Amino acid sequence: MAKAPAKKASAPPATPNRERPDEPQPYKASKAELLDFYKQMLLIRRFEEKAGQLYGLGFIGGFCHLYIGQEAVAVGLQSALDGEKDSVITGYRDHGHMLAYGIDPKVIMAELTGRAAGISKGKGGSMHMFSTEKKFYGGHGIVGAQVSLGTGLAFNHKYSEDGGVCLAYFGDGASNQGQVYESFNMAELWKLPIIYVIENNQYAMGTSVNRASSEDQLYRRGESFRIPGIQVDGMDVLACRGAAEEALAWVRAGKGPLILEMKTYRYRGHSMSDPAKYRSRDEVQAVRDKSDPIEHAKKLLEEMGVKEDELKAVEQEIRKQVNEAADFAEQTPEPEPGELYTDVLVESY
Ligand SMILES: Cc1ncc(C[n+]2csc(CCOP(=O)(O)OP(=O)(O)O)c2C)c(N)n1
Ligand SMILES: [Mg+2]
Repeated sequence: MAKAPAKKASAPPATPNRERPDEPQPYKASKAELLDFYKQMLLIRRFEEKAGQLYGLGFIGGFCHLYIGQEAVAVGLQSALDGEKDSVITGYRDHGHMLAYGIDPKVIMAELTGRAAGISKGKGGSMHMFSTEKKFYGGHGIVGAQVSLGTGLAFNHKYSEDGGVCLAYFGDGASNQGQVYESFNMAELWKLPIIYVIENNQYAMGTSVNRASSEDQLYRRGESFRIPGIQVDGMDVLACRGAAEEALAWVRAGKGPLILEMKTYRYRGHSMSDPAKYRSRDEVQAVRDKSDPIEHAKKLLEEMGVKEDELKAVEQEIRKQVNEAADFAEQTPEPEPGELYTDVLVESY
């Protein structure tokens, strides 16, 4: 006799009675706004390409993680923030976020080359850049650490009633870290003003998200904490900005944290020393051909009537800015040896 089919466990809504944010709509940018997004993304791309070259020439030492391919995420999200109040924290793939925050490319490049004029006085390098006056809190090398630190920043926003929201960026790999879930629990319990932004670039070093994650739809990772999540096309700057608006409205209304899973892709290796044997060139090329965020914005600008000449002028202006940053970073002096003893804890406890 045929067995009765096993009763299908129908999936109940994971967070019953929980209000959900509306489906975000792509941001309706004016021509000037879109041109600005385009410039910022192109600045990140050209800056990172130059950083890659300087690394190859030996001007940059240590680790160097490039943001090429992911530009729309930082530009789209950070364009929606209130620069006076909101804070940002991220991991080691941080140059793009700093540029999107309007920090001078010269001081970022000088940090990469370890110069005294660098934003962390040449002592932090690629992974440890900060600008507390801009409320940019790094730049962290420990995978997932920025999630708990960001939760602390959000606690401070709430405690001091300054009206700010923290944007805490982390990767698909970091989303499997234990401290992420301790943070989620507290953030929802205390309704902290934080947006957890998972930059799902499909890989954690050489491990693809599907190989490492039992739930690879990362926007669902907050469900057992009743934190809603939204999955966003992270290759479309207008989708990113639209999602940021929705998320900020939710958090600013006091409804607690929210997760944005940004589906994106990194074109380069994990860091400059990654031979990238875990994926084919064709895979990378296919994403570049189909979904490049800068090409996408360029196409929209052309549809809005921006002429080829204007876009070429933008390209030239950005190349000049990046070359100036590189020249500065090569020529400006290294820190004095005495700097070894500043900004470090020397007392014994
Ligand atoms: C606690 C900890 N574990 C492991 C590492 C080594 N590590 C550095 S980056 C990385 C992968 C993280 O991938 P993901 O979170 O997806 O970020 P992505 O590099 O893709 O931006 C690992 C395992 C580390 N730095 N810290
Ligand atoms: Mg990743």
